[in-house]
Amino acid sequence: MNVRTTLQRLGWNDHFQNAFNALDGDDLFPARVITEQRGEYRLIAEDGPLRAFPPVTMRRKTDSLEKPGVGDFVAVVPASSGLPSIAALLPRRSALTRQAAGEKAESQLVAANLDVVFVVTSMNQDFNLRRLERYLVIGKASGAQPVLVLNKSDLAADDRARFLSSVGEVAAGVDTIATSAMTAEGIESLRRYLGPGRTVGLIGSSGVGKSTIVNRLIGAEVQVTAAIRERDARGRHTTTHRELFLLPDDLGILLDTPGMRELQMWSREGLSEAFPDIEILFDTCHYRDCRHNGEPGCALDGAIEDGTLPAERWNSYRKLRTEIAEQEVRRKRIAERRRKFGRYGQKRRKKKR
Ligand SMILES: Nc1nc2c(ncn2[C@@H]2O[C@H](COP(=O)(O)OP(=O)(O)OP(=O)(O)O)[C@@H](O)[C@H]2O)c(=O)[nH]1
Ligand SMILES: [Mg+2]
Ligand SMILES: [Zn+2]
Repeated sequence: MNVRTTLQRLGWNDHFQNAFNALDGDDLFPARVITEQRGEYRLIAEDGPLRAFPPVTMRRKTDSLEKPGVGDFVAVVPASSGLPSIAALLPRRSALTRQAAGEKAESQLVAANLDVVFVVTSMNQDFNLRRLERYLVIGKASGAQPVLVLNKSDLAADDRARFLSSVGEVAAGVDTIATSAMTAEGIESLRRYLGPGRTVGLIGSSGVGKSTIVNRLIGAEVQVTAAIRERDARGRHTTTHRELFLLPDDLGILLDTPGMRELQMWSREGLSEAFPDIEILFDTCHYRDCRHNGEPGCALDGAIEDGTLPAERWNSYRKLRTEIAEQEVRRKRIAERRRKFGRYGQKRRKKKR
């Protein structure tokens, strides 16, 4: 009686079962999205893997968050001929999102229904605290538990202590684990976050070793990895799409992602969580309407002067906050335009189709 079904091994639980039960349609069956490329989905259902298309109405959705993405649970309707299609997207328990690349003010789903996000960075010269802060903000905003993974510890040598203490500044309260996918240091500690039905995603810049860690955890070369000098001249990433991997021995699910090139902020959520030290200073600032911009007696200035708050940290907080504010203005403008001209915006675009 205790045999776990395929769906349960994939993370299916009462939350999804209840949402599924509320849907109309007799022949619907549930499945999880393993990968999605150009509108074609690969899913796993109780009976095994299958391909499916989203229905046209879903494909036209302008907000990418309304479309199913990797990690989503969906309801599938069988087709009398051809591929089955996705009839409904079940409500997410968590969503890792980022600002889409380019001018469009759209959020983009990186992955849905993650329990844990490994924010991976490497302990060598590529190490960048400001970039790490961004990944942590995105990880925290997702609703999953972020865990900081400092990979390539074998290359850190004497700098190890320095890396660990500088990370402490930006990742207070976040589990931090030093790993080496080469020597296997720390890999057992990572395994503690895995478990039956749990989904763990890896994010971080290209080349930090995400896919190598995935291979280590799975114990097989499921993902291609490459040294940075072997990457092509245009800087293309070794991993080119997001994909879920079901681990052997019912250890759960891993999601590997390509390094994100553009990592823009999308929402305010996560920002205050990632910078609690700064938010506290706001509260303690003497002036109620302080702009924390060089006013004499400002708590922020005081903290920077006496060294409790690194000036770069304050700068990156301000940069992220500005970026988010700009996105909000842009989004408002687009929403306004949609109200005026309808969902698909300008008439011209419709004619072109
Ligand atoms: N020395 C050392 N090298 C590592 C370690 N982990 C990964 N590497 C190497 O780093 C290079 C990049 O690793 P990948 O796993 O391809 O990096 P990735 O993060 O998946 O990169 P993208 O797929 O482009 O996002 C490979 O040559 C790996 O062998 C480590 O712990 N120590
Ligand atoms: Mg990779
Ligand atoms: Zn102030």
